[in-house]
Amino acid sequence: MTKQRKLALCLIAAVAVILGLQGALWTAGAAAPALEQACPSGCTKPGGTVLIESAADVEVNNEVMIAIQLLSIPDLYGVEIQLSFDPTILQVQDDKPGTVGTQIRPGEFPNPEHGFVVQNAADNEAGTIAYAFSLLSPSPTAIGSGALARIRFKVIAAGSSAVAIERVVIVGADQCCLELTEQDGSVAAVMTGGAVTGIVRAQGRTDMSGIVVSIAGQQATTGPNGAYTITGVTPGTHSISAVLASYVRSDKGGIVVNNGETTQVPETTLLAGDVDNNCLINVFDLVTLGAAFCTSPPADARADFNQDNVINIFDLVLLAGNYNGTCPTPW
Ligand SMILES: [Ca+2]
Ligand SMILES: [Ca+2]
Repeated sequence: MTKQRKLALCLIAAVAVILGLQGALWTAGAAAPALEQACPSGCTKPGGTVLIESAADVEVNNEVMIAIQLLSIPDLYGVEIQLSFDPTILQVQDDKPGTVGTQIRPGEFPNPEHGFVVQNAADNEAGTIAYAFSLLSPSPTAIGSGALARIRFKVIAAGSSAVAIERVVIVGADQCCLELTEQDGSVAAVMTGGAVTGIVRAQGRTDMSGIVVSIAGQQATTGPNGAYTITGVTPGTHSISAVLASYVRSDKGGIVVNNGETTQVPETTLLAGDVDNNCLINVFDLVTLGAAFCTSPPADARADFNQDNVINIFDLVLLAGNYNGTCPTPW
């Protein structure tokens, strides 16, 4: 057996013993062991910082990458870290789909080619991540700063989740454990909803202002060209509705809204003629228009569909063309 291979096996055994001891303590629900207890050599020395990155304002359904940063590390031969997160808000996305279980992505420090990943397991039900890495002889010990690993989270609900260090041990080439400064991370997830946008026109008019378009409890009013945008819409599949006095309401179902995205809704034109807004264009609407026929300003503004300040043949033609119409009309 070569010296190098002996060393490697020895290291694996040592790491296995460390992991086994600490794992037993951990699963027994005991408090995280003090560094002195966790370090088999009983030797500790000043170390650097372990920092979990944070992210704010991440939209629900989006992904975010968080690094485990090791800073100003004086001597690293092996490292083991356990993190916790809120699985109702975050889910680790698998970095190795071809491998059983869920893995995170090895970083650059230490160079992963100079050693081996002893443990790499994320649990999306328990909300835990366990990662351990050791250098292998003849690699020199790692000194410096960099990302140990990166975690790609998908945000599944609004709220804030800590990405907390439950335990971290860094062992130097001399078997001494580093006295580390630890800084937890967090992910703040927001749900701003989606937006819908489009154009609704009113038959016979040049100014399309004032059409009320609503979806999922949110609404907006069209501008002069009929354009509208509704924001803050709860993600999901909804029905959209456009309403204007003296016009027949129009509805459209199946509008899919995604968080953080804008859905383009097809254009539509509302039909004129429902003077009394009872969802039916019939003789009562016609009579109202007739009674105000040829008045300017209109004796009944409701019947001046095209808003040209006179009730005349143009309004009558609109009503007659839509006679017997009911709402909602197809979008
Ligand atoms: Ca009517
Ligand atoms: Ca008119």
